[in-house]
Amino acid sequence: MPWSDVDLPVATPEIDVACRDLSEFGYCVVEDALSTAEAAAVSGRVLDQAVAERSSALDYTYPAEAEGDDVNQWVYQLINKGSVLHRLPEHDIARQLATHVLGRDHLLSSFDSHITYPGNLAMPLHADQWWMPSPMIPGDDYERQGNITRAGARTGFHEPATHAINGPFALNVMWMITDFTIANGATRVVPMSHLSGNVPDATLQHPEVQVEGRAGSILAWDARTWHGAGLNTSTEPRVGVTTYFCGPMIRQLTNMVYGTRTEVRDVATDEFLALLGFKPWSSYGMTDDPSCAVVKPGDDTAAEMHI
Ligand SMILES: O=C(O)CCC(=O)C(=O)O
Repeated sequence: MPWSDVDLPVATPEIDVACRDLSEFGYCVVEDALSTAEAAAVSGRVLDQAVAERSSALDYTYPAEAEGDDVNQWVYQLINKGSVLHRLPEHDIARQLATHVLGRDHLLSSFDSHITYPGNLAMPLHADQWWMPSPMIPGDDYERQGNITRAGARTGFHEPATHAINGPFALNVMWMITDFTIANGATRVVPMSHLSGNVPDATLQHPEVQVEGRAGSILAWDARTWHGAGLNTSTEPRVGVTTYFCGPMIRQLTNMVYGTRTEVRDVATDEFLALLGFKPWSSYGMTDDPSCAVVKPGDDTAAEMHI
């Protein structure tokens, strides 16, 4: 294992240390970002929702995560599933980490829970930012954005590249809502893989580490960092909540503007709506007024008119 001589990130309450770890290793752990009571409130809400969705056949598994895994569950679009959950994407530490990686203006790309249950299958290592076109040398042909596929992403080793690579366009702030342990399938990461310019080659063994932490802690990874959920060999579910952030010009994973329920939108602050993408960024995302604080639905904008 190449990491035995390296001081890998450990859980820290210091945001500056966490930001340095993110830049250097591609991930960090912030301990106890939520109190025990806050983590318990989130866990109660998410598990209640998960059971209700499963018993109503409204539950989702994600087939690409491990073919044939119908054990794990994703509870999507938590924005709509209880105001007790809103503290996670709004949390100061999550926003500071997002600002460190993405800058002042960023969007919530998705807000979901990944519950891994005992008996799950291994999730392949992957990078969230697989969709970025590779940098090019002037005169070379370039990758046409509309032709990019996940399967066609450039694969290779995890070591830092010696050629130009892309910066981060997204950041995943994963909340450990239960303890994350080796036994219950704590997330695996490959340190420094964010600098490789590659996604993992599934035919190779990569030097991954599993990141354990107490309930209420954060594991954040740069969207270029290779990672995947672990195997749950315990007897209890492992609950993680992902607050995934992206740059303001990137398409969000969840269509937040269309997918936010009216009763949630009606009571949200302008700042929260801006995080969801309701505020145009340099005109992008507008519906009629490029400088408004919150866009209007199409039905409230001018329709075909005649004099
Ligand atoms: O649940 C985990 O540990 C990992 C989740 C993951 O891979 C993702 O959200 O991209």
